[in-house]
Amino acid sequence: MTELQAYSVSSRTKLVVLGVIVALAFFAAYGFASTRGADPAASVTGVAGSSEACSGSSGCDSGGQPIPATDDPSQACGGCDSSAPAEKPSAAAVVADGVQRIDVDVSAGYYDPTVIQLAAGVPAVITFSQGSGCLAEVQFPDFGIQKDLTHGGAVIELPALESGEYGFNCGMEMVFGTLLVQ
Ligand SMILES: [Cu+2]
Repeated sequence: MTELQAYSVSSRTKLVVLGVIVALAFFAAYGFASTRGADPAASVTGVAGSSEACSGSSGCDSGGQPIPATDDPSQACGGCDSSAPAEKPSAAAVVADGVQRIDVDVSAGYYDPTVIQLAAGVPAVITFSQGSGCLAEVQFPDFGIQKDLTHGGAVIELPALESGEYGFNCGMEMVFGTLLVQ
């Protein structure tokens, strides 16, 4: 074997080895790609996960999977206050026979009116509608009042109040309303 022949042989061997490596790399990549394409889990994450699953009411995690609603406290109480209008509904109680009265509707998931205008120095009767879920209970912390609304609502009787603001809220302290006494 001459020096030239030895060179040619080793050069050809290198080419063959290189060719095999390129072919293996190609098939490996191709095989990997087709495995991913055929994998139902992969397609869910890639396609459905980003469109359908991601429309979950609680949003999605970084993997595109919907976050379970029960992990979100606001979802646990039926989406408290999420439907409340940006502008807080406000209404004044009507005075008759020395008592001021007003009705509060909780059926939409918030207090309507949210701001209750009361006259100072006049006893008040506030009638809450039937509530459930988040709004199952209404509390007036300033007066130590706590009422269940799940059996047809509740009537709250307040003494004559001094001017000021007094808050009320659901049992979870997630939905709030205000008594504005003037
Ligand atoms: Cu609540």
